[in-house]
Amino acid sequence: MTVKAVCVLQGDAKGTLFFEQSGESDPVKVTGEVSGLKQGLHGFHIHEFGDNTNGCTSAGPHFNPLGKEHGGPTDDVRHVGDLGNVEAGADGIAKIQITDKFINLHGVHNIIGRTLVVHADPDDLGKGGHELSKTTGNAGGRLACGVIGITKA
Ligand SMILES: [Cu+2]
Ligand SMILES: [Zn+2]
Repeated sequence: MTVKAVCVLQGDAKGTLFFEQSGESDPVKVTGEVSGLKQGLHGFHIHEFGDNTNGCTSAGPHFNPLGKEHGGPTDDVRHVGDLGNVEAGADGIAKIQITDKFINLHGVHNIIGRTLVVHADPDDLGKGGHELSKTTGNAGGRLACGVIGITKA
């Protein structure tokens, strides 16, 4: 069964992201655009909670149901929520086209009801040697976020 979801990012950057998955064992396609970014790379993650009561802070840590260390999207060892970076051009716009096998719109790794966060700084994908590399990728502040919700399939 195809499931579709959407996320509207709010904060110092703006954007809308679309999620689509055919069946539970298929990859999830993430598409969309984020604007209002500084040129360059910005950490892009699913955080654990769909709670924005105190802004993006309330979203908690990266979604990590398997208790792994932080990594990059192509690593075997990563948080389920680790989608790496998005890259903004000189116009401050990042166009997103990601296909990911870890996040899911079904089952126990379902990201629906959780928060997508775009960060101020690049995610070092766990390899930066900073004390935060293995937990957050040292991606800096939470620029914008939004809760992922079910939409019409
Ligand atoms: Cu994050
Ligand atoms: Zn992570």
